[in-house]
Amino acid sequence: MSSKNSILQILERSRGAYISGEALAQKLQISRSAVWKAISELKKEGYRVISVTNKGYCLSDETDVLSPEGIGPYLTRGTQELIHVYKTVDSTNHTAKKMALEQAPHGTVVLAEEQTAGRGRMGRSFHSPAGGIYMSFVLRPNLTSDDAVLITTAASVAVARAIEQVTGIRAGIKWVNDIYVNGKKVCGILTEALTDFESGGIEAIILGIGINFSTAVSAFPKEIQQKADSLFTKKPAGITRNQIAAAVIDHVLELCGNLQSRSFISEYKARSVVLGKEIDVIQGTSSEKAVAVDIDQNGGLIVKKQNGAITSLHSGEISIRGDFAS
Ligand code: BT5
Repeated sequence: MSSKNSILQILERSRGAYISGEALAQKLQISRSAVWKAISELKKEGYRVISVTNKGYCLSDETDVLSPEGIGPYLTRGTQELIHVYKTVDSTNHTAKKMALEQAPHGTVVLAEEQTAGRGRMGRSFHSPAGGIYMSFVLRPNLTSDDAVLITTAASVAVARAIEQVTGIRAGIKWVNDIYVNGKKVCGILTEALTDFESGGIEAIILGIGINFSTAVSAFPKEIQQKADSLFTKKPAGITRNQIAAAVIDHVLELCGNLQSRSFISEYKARSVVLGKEIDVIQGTSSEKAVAVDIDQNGGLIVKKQNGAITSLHSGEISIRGDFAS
């Protein structure tokens, strides 16, 4: 690890407390001027490092820059060495896919401060300005393709749990892959499979998660301003994106490590914002009225159609009737 990253790691682990330049120099076996140089670099990268004569350096609580060193102290399951943070990428799913093809191990996580070509499902785009949390996992669970469909379901529960654990904000799930807060979408999830051409089996899953953290609603494209929101638009967050990212990593690795148990299905149902609601089931250009009745053991949405027929949806799109936001 570079001196700069080692210093960042020490400052992150003792956020709010002062550490003298001398103590840092001794700990890392480097000169005082090397410490000073590393601190200057960190400041240039956006870290608010406060320097006070006779006290030393302190990372301000207001600092909110994504980094492995900032995420590491909050992890209980993930591994800091497998976390890669970029300032700007086209799509973290794209970067993670490239890493997976180069044999990146299970649990590798790619994060970016912003994406220039963030992707949603079915060729749609995901607006990803600086200041959000855009992350993609390389997962190599031992899966049959039947179980693979559960990843999106498990990930939705993991993200909702993580948001709630760190922020105290109640997070709901709109089938199949959107996280909702107060009737608005604050997060989308995109799961892609990398198949092994020889065996036809699944080589890796790329799980992408985009969370709107503090983007002002007015900064979203006009066409999504009615339905998108961020976790913190009205008040200061009081927590960092690194904390949320760490909680997401922990919960994703926990739930995706034991998909077959389907232990998360009951929580998925409890968090569902669609069950019991009248919905439109959208297939291609046509749409059909139905009522959302239940979630099945594979994460499928059980709906009752107007003619009384009951069927399970495993992919596609729904919108909640009368809900302007969905
Ligand atoms: C999704 O697709 O919501 C999946 C989004 C996954 C994004 C993550 S970010 C990290 C990783 N890297 C990527 O490139 N992607 C993943 P879908 O259900 O198809 O919803 C897309 C629709 O959501 C768009 O057509 C818009 O209507 C709306 N939308 C776009 N940007 C949004 C945003 N920032 N917040 C809320 N809604 C948005």
